[in-house]
Amino acid sequence: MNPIHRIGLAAVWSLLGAAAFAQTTVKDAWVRGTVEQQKASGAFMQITSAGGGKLLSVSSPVADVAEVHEMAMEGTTMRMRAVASLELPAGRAVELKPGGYHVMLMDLKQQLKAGDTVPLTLVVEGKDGKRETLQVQAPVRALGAPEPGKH
Ligand SMILES: [Cu+2]
Repeated sequence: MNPIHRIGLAAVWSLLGAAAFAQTTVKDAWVRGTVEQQKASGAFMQITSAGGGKLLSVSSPVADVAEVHEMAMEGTTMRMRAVASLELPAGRAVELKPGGYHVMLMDLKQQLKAGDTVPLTLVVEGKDGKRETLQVQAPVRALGAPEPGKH
């Protein structure tokens, strides 16, 4: 291998290294609006972890408690329950959506109105054990707003 070739490879490796550092991306985040006195709502988004990992926790200044929930059948009833973490397969988008995985915002401190923005902080642990903190700004959609991807 000649020296120039070697430098070229080094550059490629450092580029890959930089990409691997920006592990997790979040898109299409939104929060369901609430009516007055309502104490809970859901946040939804698409999370993709390049190298694979798991979502450990979510927090938001608008809620005292935030949990990752899944929907599961209990007998004949669909119920939701908290999961300790959410698996993020490498390179595959995991969708948090109504009727599926979601972030449950509980003990809301305020009404969430359409047009508001809710800050969310996600903690993701990569396969290498490194933790990453992501800040997401999720717009509030009106309660009766059509869900994305539905016609
Ligand atoms: Cu829930």
